[in-house]
Amino acid sequence: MRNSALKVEDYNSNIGTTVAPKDAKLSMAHIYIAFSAFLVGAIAGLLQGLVRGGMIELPNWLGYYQILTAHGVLLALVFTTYFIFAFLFAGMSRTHGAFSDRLRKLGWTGFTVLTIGTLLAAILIILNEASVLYTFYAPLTAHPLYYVGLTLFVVGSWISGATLLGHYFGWKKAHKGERTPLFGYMTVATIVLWIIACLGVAVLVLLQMIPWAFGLTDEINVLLSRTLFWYFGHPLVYFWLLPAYIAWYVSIPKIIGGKLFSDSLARMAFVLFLLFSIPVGFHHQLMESGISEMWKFIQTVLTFVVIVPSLMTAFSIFGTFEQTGRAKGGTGILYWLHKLPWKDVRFFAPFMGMIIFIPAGAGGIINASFQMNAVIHNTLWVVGHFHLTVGSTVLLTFFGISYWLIPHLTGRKFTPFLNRLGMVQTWLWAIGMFFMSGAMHLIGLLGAPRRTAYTTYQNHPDALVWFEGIFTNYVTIAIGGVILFVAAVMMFYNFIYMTWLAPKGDTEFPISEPAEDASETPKVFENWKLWIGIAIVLILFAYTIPIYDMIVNAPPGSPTFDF
Ligand code: HAS
Ligand code: CU
Repeated sequence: MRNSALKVEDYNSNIGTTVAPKDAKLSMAHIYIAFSAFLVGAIAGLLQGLVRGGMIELPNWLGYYQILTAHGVLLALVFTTYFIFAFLFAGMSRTHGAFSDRLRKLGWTGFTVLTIGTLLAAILIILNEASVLYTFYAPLTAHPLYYVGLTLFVVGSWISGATLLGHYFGWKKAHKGERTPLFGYMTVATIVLWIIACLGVAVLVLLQMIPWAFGLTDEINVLLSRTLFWYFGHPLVYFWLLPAYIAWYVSIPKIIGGKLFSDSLARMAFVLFLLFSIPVGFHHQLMESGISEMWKFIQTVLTFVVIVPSLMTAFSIFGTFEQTGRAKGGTGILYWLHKLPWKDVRFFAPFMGMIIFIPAGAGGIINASFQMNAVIHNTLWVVGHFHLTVGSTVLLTFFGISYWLIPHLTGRKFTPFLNRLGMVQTWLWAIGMFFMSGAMHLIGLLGAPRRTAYTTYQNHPDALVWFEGIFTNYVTIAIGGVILFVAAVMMFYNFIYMTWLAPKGDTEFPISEPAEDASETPKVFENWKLWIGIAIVLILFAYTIPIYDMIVNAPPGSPTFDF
C-alpha cells in the first residue's frame, strides 16, 4: 500500500509500512548511481584479473593502475556510499515517517554535492590523471582537481548525514521519553562514526594534499598523510559494514518470521563500534617506520576490542535464528536450522554474507596480530581479505537488501522469477569469490605482492614453483574473477528488472517488531553526548602523542610524484 497524502509535519501520522513517495525518489536517485558505478567497476575488475593473470594485455590508452583505481573507487567508495544513503534514507522514512520538505531538500543538496564530487573524480580517473589507487597515498600525485572532487564527496556525504540526523532528532523531540526505533538508533551511530572519521580525511586533503598538489607547498609529510588516511580508512570499513548489520538486526528477523534476540545488545554493539572503530588506524601501518611500537601496540589492543561487537553480532543473529527455528517447531542441536527460509534470497544472500564473514573476520584477526602482519602486509592476502569482507559480506547483504528495497521503492513485485535469479546470482558470487579470494589468500602467503600489474617476477623459476599449484595460481584468481563478473552482470540485470520490468505491485519493507519492552532498554544508550565524548577521549589518547611526534620530528618531506 502506497502512502500518498502524508502530513510531513506530523511524525506520527505516517509511521507505518511504506517509504513516503517523495523520499522513495531521493532513495532511488542514489540507487541509479550506485548500480551504474557497480557495472563499470565490475568491468574494471574483470580486466584487472585477466591482466594480472597475464592472459590479456590492455590497449595503450588504458593503464593497469588506472583500472585498478577505477575498480576500487567505483565499487568500494561510490557503490557503497550511494547504496548506504539509499538504504538509510528509505529506512528512516519507513521507520520515522516522511522527511519534512525542508529536510528532504537538504537530502537532495547532499546528493547533488556528492554527485558533483563523484563526477569530477571519475572524469579525472578516465583521463588517467588520477591513477593513485583508492588509498591515494602520497607521494603519488593526482591532478589537483581530483582532491577537490574527493572533498566535495565528503562534504556531500556530511550534508546527507546531517539530513538523517535531523530526522532522527526531530522524531525524538516529538516523542519525548520514548525509545527510538532501532533503525534510527543504528543510523545515527553509523553517521556519527562517519562524520568523526571524515575529519581525518578532511584535514589530510585540505591542509596537506590540496596545497601540495596545487604547488602552494613544495613538500608533504608522507608519514602524517598516511596516518590521517588510516585514521579515516579503518572506520571507513565499518561505515560499509554497519548498514549491513542494520539489515541483519532489523530486517532479517522479520524476513525469517521471528524477532530479534535482544534490542539492548544490538544497541550496545553499535555504541562499541562508535567508541572503538576510530582509534585503531595503526593496524594498517604496523610495518611503517616512524611510529613507535608502543603506540602501535596500544592501537593493536584497541583493534582487538573492536572485534567484540562483531562477535556480539554473531551471537545475537545466531540466537535470533535459533529462537525463530525453535518457535517454528524445529528441534535438536542444529535441526531447527531447517526451519529457516533457505529458498528466499532476501534471507539467503545476507546469510551467505554471514557465513563468509566467519573466515573473513578470522583473517582480519590474523592481520591485526602484530607479528603476523609482517607475513601478510602488502601481499595479495590483504586483497583476499577485503574481497571477503567488503566484497562478499557487505555486498551480498546489500544485494539481499536490494531484492526488497528496490521493488518497494518502485512499486513493483518481488516475483518468484526474481527470487530464482537472486539465488543463482548469490551462488555464483560465492563460488567466484571462493576461487578468487581463496587463491589470493594463499598466493599472498607465498609472497605475491599487491598493487602490482603483471610482472615477469611471477615467471622467476622459484616463483613458478610457488604459483603453479592448481589453487595457488593466478589463473585460479582470473577464473574466480570471470565467475564474479557473470554474477555482477546478473545483479545489474536484476536492478534493471526491479526498477523497470517487474510487474506493478507491493513489496514489503521488512522491519521486525521490537525485541523487548521499551522499559527494558537502558536509557543511557540514548545519551549520544556521552558516547561521542568517550569516543573523542579515546581518539585523543590513541593519536595525540604519535601525531605530535610526526609533526615535530617530521621525516624529510616529499615533492609531488607524477608517473
Ligand atoms: Fe580488515 C585491511 C583487520 C574487518 C576491510 N580490511 C583491510 C583492508 C580493507 C579491509 C578494505 O589489522 C585493506 C586496506 C588497504 O587497502 O590497505 N579487518 C581487520 C579486523 C577486522 C576487520 C581485526 N576489514 C574488516 C571489515 C572490512 C574490512 C568488516 C570491510 C567491510 N584489516 C585488518 C588489518 C588490515 C586490514 C590489520 C591491514 C592489513 C595490512 O597489513 O595491510 C574485524 O572487524 C573482524 C571482526 C569479525 C569477526 C567475524 C564475526 C562473524 C560474524 C558472522 C556471524 C555468522 C552468523 C551465521 C550469524 C570476528 C558476525 C551463523 C550461522 C550458521 C549456520 C553457522
Ligand atoms: Cu582496519
